[in-house]
Amino acid sequence: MSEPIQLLASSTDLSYDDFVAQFMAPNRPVVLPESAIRHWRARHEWTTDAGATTGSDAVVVRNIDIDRIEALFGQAVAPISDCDVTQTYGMAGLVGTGRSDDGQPLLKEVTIAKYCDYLRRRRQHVQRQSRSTGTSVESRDGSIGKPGKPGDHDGTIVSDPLPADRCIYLKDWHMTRDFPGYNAYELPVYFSDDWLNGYWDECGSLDQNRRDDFRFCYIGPAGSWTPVHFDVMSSFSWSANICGRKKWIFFPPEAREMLTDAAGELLSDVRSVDETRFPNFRNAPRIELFQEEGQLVFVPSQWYHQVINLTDVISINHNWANGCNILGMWQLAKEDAQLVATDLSLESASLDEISTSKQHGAVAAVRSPAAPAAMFGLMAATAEQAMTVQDLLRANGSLDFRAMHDLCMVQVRKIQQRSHQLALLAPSAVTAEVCAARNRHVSDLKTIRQILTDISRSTFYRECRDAWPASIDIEQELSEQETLQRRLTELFESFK
Ligand SMILES: O=C(O)CCC(=O)C(=O)O
Ligand SMILES: [Fe+2]
Repeated sequence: MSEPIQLLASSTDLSYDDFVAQFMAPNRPVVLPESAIRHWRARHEWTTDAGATTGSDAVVVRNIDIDRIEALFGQAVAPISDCDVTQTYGMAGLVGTGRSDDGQPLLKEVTIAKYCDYLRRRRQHVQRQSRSTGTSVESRDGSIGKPGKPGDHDGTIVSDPLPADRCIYLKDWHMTRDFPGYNAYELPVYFSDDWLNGYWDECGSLDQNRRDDFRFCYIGPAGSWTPVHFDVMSSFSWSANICGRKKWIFFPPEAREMLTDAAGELLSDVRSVDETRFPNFRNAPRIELFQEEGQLVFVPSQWYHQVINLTDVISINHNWANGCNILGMWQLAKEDAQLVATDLSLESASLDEISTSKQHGAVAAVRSPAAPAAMFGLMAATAEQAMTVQDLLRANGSLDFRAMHDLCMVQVRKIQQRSHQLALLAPSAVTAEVCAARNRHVSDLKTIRQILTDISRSTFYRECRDAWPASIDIEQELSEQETLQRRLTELFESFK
């Protein structure tokens, strides 16, 4: 696949519906230009003038303002991983593999202050090295940053301070959750219909202990990288470069078999592929993309990607879902439930053996090509087993069935509110956009009803229902949604 990824000329020219039709519904990547984030607070406050450009096609004009980041956020903590160590994903299946989140060992959490101290020393280290060898750590094509020789490190950095001679990536920092009043950026309108974070916001507003989200900040030196994966729970993601450049290598979902070895392990680094293990890798369709400073990448669901930071980079990214990919997420949740149930019958593992990292869900990434079709209604025989499967799904950062139900219901309530507002509109206010929004609500409702119907027929609903924190009655909810759908249709008729 050589078709390049489109860079939109403007971040606002396309209507929301056109963006959906051209990219989200067909599940195709796209890049928004720098103007999409030019006004963001983070773009100005977290960066300094780098005093140079590196060429007409590559605009690196800003650099990480390490002092500022430390002063603003020094006390917060975030996970780091060691990019000099490459591991591969574990076998397909969920239970007891003890795998790390995305193939690189997650070392531990550090304070932002400690990481800033590392970044300063890393810069000096890299400068010293390039003076002594006459080479630059950065190359234009991303051929930098290859991991160290296998076995040269055991992947468990515990030293304090963090060692400047190692390439350490700060990932999955919940910056927005940690600093909710700071408003570092604004959600681009195309990504604003976000069912996943909407659900977590609702959970957090009801219970402080359940404050969570899928909004992240990444900070990495040149050469840091993220191994091949697709995003957690089959979500979409978007990723914006506050400063610096990234190289992306994308593989469409159908390339999965070419990226997976006979044992179901996913390859990690496209720069060093063992062709005896991955004989078809060469033929895998792929698209390479250089994401320049300020640009924002839309990552479609289930597309595999590897990301290499070509310079020091700060990026913001969200995992998210809406009516376009929620069915895919539901399908994956069912398959994960099947995998867990199958694994449970093979081995008994405890919850703490399982990695709980979220951003790059190992579950999704390593699923075996031979994973059986979901028979989720049949497999969980007892209430206890059904509960265990649900607990394990949650512990792996997958959506358990109850969470999927709740997520859908948050959305139904939003559609309900919207339908009240629509009913109050004067005829002159009924624009084509309003009609498009109403169509989306109806189609979202249909999708949600399909998922809720599935859940209501599952063994899990039958077996776990009594143990779930608040009782639910899906049959009742479905009948209320039918009324809501009718109401939206009648409204639409009255607009004509
Ligand atoms: O920038 C990175 O290192 C990884 C980003 C990524 O995988 C994503 O946004 O989905
Ligand atoms: Fe990703």
